[in-house]
Amino acid sequence: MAKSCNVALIGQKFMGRAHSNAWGQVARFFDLPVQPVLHTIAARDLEDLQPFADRFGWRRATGNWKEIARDPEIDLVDIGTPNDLHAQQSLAMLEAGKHVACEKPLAGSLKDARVMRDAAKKAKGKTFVWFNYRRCPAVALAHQLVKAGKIGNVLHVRARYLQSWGGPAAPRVWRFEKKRAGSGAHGDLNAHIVDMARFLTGDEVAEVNGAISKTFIKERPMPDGRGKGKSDVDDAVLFLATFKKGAIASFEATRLAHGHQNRNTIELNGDKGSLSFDFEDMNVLNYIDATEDPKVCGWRRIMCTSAGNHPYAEAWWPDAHVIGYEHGFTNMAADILRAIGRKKPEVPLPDFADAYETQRVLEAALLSAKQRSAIKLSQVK
Ligand code: SOE
Repeated sequence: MAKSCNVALIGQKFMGRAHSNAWGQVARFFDLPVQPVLHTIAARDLEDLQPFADRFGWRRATGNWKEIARDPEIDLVDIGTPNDLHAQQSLAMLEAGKHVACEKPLAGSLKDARVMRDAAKKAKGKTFVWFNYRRCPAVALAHQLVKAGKIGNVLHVRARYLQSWGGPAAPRVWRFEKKRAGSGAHGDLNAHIVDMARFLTGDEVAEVNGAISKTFIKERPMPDGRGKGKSDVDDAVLFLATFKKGAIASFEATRLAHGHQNRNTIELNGDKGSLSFDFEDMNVLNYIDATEDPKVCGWRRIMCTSAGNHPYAEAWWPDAHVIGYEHGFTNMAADILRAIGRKKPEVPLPDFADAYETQRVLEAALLSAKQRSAIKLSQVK
């Protein structure tokens, strides 16, 4: 019998649902060294809490997340709360000896992120950060192909994360409050594509060469319908960067791009070929082998659903019976449980130290925008 792992989750909104679903279905699809038990859910909205717990199968519900730190039965704490709570909650759980899986970005500020990285270094428990897009099979395959040298040396990365929900009518939820979110589209969306670029290239950013950050919408309707509230985060951030091994990159994040609802895209151009991914067509990886005979050389559309050939595919459905957004989270839950059970994850998992490197790049871009100058990563510690 595989050992069990008692999981507690903090948060019951969008990420609370995505993570609950992942913990609930992971053991049905993957052979795991450790079986998850949906032990406790903690959240603030007490009216919705018990129905939420019943719906997703959490055994216990509490309005006080601190009880989780005190509960010796809990092994792994999953944090799906707004960014300003990540540090306080992670630290309490690490001090209590638990494993921690925290939502991205690691924190709303570099200072919080640093404290989290340092606490993780000393802790007994393992840490993980939910950069879920690494676990789309197409992205995981891209990682394997780059590692196998299929596109040669990476020269150029183009990453864009465009959404459309952040226009003037969008309610002033926490994502638009600087003191809670830290930043806007930048920490929400650039965090993902910076992580993907680091993951896929296997390289680190050496310098942010220039950046623009813009807040277009300064007030938004309050969610309770009572008047307007201040919106003080960026709506769009663009920046250019250079990697240590010499590749150059552009990053673009906005929540104001009409018609691009969740267009998380990355393209890598190497000296032997290129790769291109678009989340809105998430089962597909586009690849071109530039060493082929030019008569037949062209983009290849790889449907990443073939068991035995493509990462995570054996857990799911027959060829081309495609998967969706929630499967990235379930694939990540499987890899977290493998790591806890001392088995190898399918592709590398980001821990707090890794996510801290993404946070440094985000910080360098904000500094670059503010100072209107290039920022070397060595200046951002
Ligand atoms: C909202 O912009 C959001 O939910 C992000 O916070 C997620 O990280 C992204 O995956 C989808 O969009």
